[in-house]
Amino acid sequence: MVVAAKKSAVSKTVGKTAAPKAPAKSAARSPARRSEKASGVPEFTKAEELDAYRKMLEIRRFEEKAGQLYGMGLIGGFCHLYIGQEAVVVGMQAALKEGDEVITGYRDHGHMLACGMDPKGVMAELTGRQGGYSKGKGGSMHMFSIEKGFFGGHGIVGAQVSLGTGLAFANRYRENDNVSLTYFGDGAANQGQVYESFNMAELWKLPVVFIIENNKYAMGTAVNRASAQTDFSKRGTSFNIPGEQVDGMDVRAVKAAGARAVEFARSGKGPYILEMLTYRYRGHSMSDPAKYRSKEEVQKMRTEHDPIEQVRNRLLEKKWATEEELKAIDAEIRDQMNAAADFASADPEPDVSELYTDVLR
Ligand SMILES: Cc1ncc(C[n+]2csc(CCOP(=O)(O)OP(=O)(O)O)c2C)c(N)n1
Ligand SMILES: [Mg+2]
Repeated sequence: MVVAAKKSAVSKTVGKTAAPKAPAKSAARSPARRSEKASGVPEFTKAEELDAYRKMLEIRRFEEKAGQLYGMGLIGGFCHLYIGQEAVVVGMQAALKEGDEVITGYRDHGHMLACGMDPKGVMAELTGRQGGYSKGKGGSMHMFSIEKGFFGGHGIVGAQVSLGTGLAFANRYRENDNVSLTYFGDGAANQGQVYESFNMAELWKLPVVFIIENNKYAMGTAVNRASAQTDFSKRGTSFNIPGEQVDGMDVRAVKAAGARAVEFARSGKGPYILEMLTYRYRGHSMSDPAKYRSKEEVQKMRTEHDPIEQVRNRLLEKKWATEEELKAIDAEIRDQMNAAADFASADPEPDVSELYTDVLR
């Protein structure tokens, strides 16, 4: 009964083509696109650098451990690692408040850890154990935590874009000030439903930030072989959605751009696009030997742009931390990820009685 009442209220809203409490025209910003990179990256304080260092390293060590468990045959199915892209989620998460929501595709372990989900629960899901976030029944691409504001984990390329726009619609409908961060890749950016979502998001001024993680490849296809327009920050132009390109390897640039975009969406001005220029070091998934690019290309990114090394170098240069202190942080994180792996290896598989729970039938 309640559901039916809500449903009809939603369709009434949609019928009027304006969401409740849509801001007046005067509140709208100039649609001019910020195509230039934000000039001058704001410096981080010592506390911010140390926090970013720890959070990015947590993701990297988690992913390295997941790669090992996969190699040992403890993780089955698909497993897409996020190594190289850590600055994106860590910088963006710093712009959020309690109640905001995150949704992404299948390369999702970093997003979950950034949202504050427990590495043990994520790792145990990868190994298909009962202590996993989906009781071991979802695996790498299907994990959720309403408590931490994480809405998955989606294997259908681009599907999360419509869902993330829906989360934003729900926030507008409920008249709260929460923002939906909707992440997707450069490959996903060519899917049709992305543009249907852009249209509705701008029409109803929905509080959503679209984050396009341009890591230069969609499976084995380089971005310029698949995309007519490779500047993804321009993809909202015909919908009047502003966008900007961000150095996604520099956590300071991500945090600053994230704060601007989230504030824009939260204040009722509508959606915003951030194209994160980033790079994945590993293959598309664990089964990809990545023969479509040279070792030199990967090595150049690692040595010249690594997001964690950048923070580490600044911490050392400014004498905000010693080599020993940074090693101690690393050792602590390695212990934490070893404990997660031990848990994920020892925890039992779900009971047979779970076969028919939490599934549509
Ligand atoms: C609708 C749909 N089409 C194709 C696929 C197969 N597929 C899985 S990942 C992928 C590439 C997506 O690349 P991108 O969006 O750049 O994300 P990345 O893997 O680089 O993070 C494709 C084509 C799929 N899962 N769903
Ligand atoms: Mg990609």
